[in-house]
Parts: sequence; structure tokens; C-alpha cells
Amino acid sequence: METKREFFLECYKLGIIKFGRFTLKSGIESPFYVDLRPLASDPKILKHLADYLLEMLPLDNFDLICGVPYAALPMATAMSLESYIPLIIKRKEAKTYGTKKLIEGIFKKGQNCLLVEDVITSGKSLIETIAEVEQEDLKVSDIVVVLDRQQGGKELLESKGFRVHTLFNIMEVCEILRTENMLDTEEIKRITDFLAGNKIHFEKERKLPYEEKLKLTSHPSARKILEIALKKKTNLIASADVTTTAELLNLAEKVGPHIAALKTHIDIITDFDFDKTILPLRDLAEKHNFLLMEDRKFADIGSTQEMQYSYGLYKISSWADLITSQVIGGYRSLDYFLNSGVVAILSMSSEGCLTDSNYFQEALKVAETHPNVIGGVSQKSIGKSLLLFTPGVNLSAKGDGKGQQYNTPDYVFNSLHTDFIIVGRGIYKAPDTEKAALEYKIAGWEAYLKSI
Ligand code: BMP
Repeated sequence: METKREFFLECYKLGIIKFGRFTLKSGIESPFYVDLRPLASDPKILKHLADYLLEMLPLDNFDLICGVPYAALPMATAMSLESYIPLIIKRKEAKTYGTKKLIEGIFKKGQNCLLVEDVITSGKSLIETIAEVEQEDLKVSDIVVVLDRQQGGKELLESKGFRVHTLFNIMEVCEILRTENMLDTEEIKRITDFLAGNKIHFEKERKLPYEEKLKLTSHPSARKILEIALKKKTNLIASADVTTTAELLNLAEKVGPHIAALKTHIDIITDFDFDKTILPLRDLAEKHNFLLMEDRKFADIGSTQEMQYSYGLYKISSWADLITSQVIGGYRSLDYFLNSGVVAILSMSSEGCLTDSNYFQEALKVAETHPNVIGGVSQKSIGKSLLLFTPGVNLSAKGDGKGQQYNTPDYVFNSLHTDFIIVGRGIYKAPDTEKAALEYKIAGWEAYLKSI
């Protein structure tokens, strides 16, 4: 392939950028006008463009490609053909008949979709597109753009946690044209002045630091976990998905110094014995200052949940600082969880799970209003008043071959405004569990500090 500069000059010959005085859609007068649609009419250029765009991207991260209509549709198609990443098509308006679908093609909930855009200006149309794609329960982490007009759109999207990859920006192409004597310095000055006065200004939405979250909650369990996070500088919850008491206690002892809570599935312990399992576990929690979170995922009517919570072998209410519960039984089904902070399951990390956007919104309403609920488990961001617990976090794996889908700590803190990460196999399956816990603790804390 030719160099990027040579490639730009080839593209420029197709008349994609014009200099002069142009009135934009917004009514503003601009000294340049960009229209990348002609690129699609030259197959060789379109193919090279697809290659240049693909070259910049971490391709393993994407399950799907989608172009923002219309100019980026041929670009996304060409990228799909070159990379074999399946294409989906976003309509500009939903059909008013038949399926009323906004996104066409074959896709599954939870898949990560790369967005392709021709030109980015304010970033507002991309934000709308992202919302529509997310509405279908797809994820967006990366956007690739051919030309950045350098008016703040890229920065706006980055402030919201998206990775924005751009092939060219306007000042860079002006410089290429100047050295080719195709643009004079006076014109470049007009462009620089225009850009200086036409940047969009935005407030970066801030993730609330733990100190501020503490001010928003009076629930003792929420306060405890926030205080531990601040004291131990950790937002890590280790998931102890092990099947014997010995393994559970061994793991708790090793990871204890690095975690804010240990999450149990107590019903998978084959040799469970209250005195031999729970009493030493509570001692370890005391010794290393972490909470116990029982991931029971209650999902019944209130009266049954009340019994499941306090009776049977496990007597969860007597030892769990936090419990997880579905909210499928409705608001009142949560009334009996009086000794532990409830973490409501709002959406799940597994492929094809049924917690669609409507379920999520309804579940969130219950969680936000019920006094026993301190937070939610979710792969999406939630309001500031609740604590967000995000499982499906792994520093190296993308999935587990059984439907689990992983994100990195950086992604979940930046994009979702997570408060606590939940890590299972990344720690307990590691050759050195203590070292792995420390690694996740550091990665989680650094990602948190970057996000506030
Ligand atoms: P791992 O990091 O090994 O994939 O473990 C994740 C843990 O979080 C498991 O205990 C699982 O039950 C739990 N979990 C999850 O993975 N996704 C959800 O949506 C909710 C969960 O509680």
C-alpha cells in the first residue's frame, strides 16, 4: 500500500474536501466542507480505506460492524468484507410497518459492535447512534472515524469512555496540502481561526468518588463497603466459586488483604457445615477487613425468600453482609432482607440473557426506590444513588466458552462508572491466587482513579 499521505492525496483528487465559504446544516459558516461519499465510487480507494481503518483497530474485540448511515455504510461493508466481521445495518428511521426494527441483520444480545463514521464534528449523531445500538442490547466500545473535523466530537466521546480511532484530522490534511502547494498559509489561518472558535464545550460526566457516594447513602452495608474500599484502596470483589470448605477458607486467607468483599455461592460447597465453614470464614473477614457477599440470586415471592434467607442449612441472614437478589418477584419481594444490603440483579453478563432494556429499566426503578437495596449487578451504567457491581471482568480473557463475556477494569470504570468489580476465575484459577488478586486490586484501583 502507498503511504497514508499518498493515500490521502489520492482521496483528495475525488473532491472530498473543498475550501472556500460554506454554510453548514447548523447555519454556521465554515471555511471548508468535507464530503466523503465520493470515496465509495472508487472501488480501489474504498478497499484501501477499509484496510487503513482495520489496521488501526484491535479486531479481536468486535463481533459486529455497523456504519452510521449513510456515508459510512459502504465503508463498513468494505471493512466487513476485508475482515470477515459480520455487518449489521442501522436504519435512519425505524420502519413504520412490519418489524419496526431499527437494526437489521443477524446479531445476538451482548455482542460488541464497532461503529464506523465518515466524519466526526460535534459527536452528537454518534451519541444518538450509540444509544440506538445499545437499545438492542449490543455493546459499543470503539468507534472508527475517517476524518476528525477537530471540533470536539472526538473528545466528547472519549470523555464518555469510548475509544475513538481516527485516520485523518483536518489540520493534518491541511498540512499535507500546504506542503503540496495546494493550500496557502492564509487559508490555513482561516481554518485554524474557525476551529478555535467552533469547538463544542462539554462537561465531562464524572464518576462519583467513594467519598461522595458515602454521603449519598445511609445503609450500613453500603457505608461499610465504601469505607473498606477507601481504607484498603480496593474495589475488588473476589468471587469464590470453589466447591470445598478448605478451598474457600484457603482462598479467603490468600486474597483477604486485597479485597473489599468475598462473593460466595455457598450452595456449591459440598462439605458445607455452618460451624466449620461460616464461623472461620467470618473470622477471616474480620481479620482482613472484608465483607461477605452471598450471591444467592433470590428469585421467588417475598414469603419464600424470607425463609430461604434465614432458614435451611445456610442461614444466610446470620452472616452475609451483602446478598444478591433478582427483582423479578417485584418490589415487595425484597422487604424481608433486613440484615444484609441487597444487590439487585439488573442485567447479566451471559450471552443471550433475557434482561433486555425494558426489564433493566423496570428492575432499576425497583432498585432505586427500595430501602434495602444498596446497588445493582449490571453490565450497564446505573444512577449515582446506587453502587454498581460488575462481574464479567477479566484482564486477559474475552469469554469462557460457556457464554460468559468479559470486560477489562478500564472499560467498566470508564464507560459504565462501575464501583466494584467482581472477578472469579481471573483470580481463583490463577497459578498464584494472591498475586492475581493483587494485580486485579491495582488494575481496579488505577482504573477507578482515572475515572473520577
Ligand atoms: P468469573 O469471573 O469466573 O466469570 O465469575 C463471575 C462470577 O460472577 C460468578 O460467580 C457468576 O455467578 C457471577 N455473575 C456473573 O458472572 N454475571 C452476572 O451477570 C451476575 C453474576 O453474579
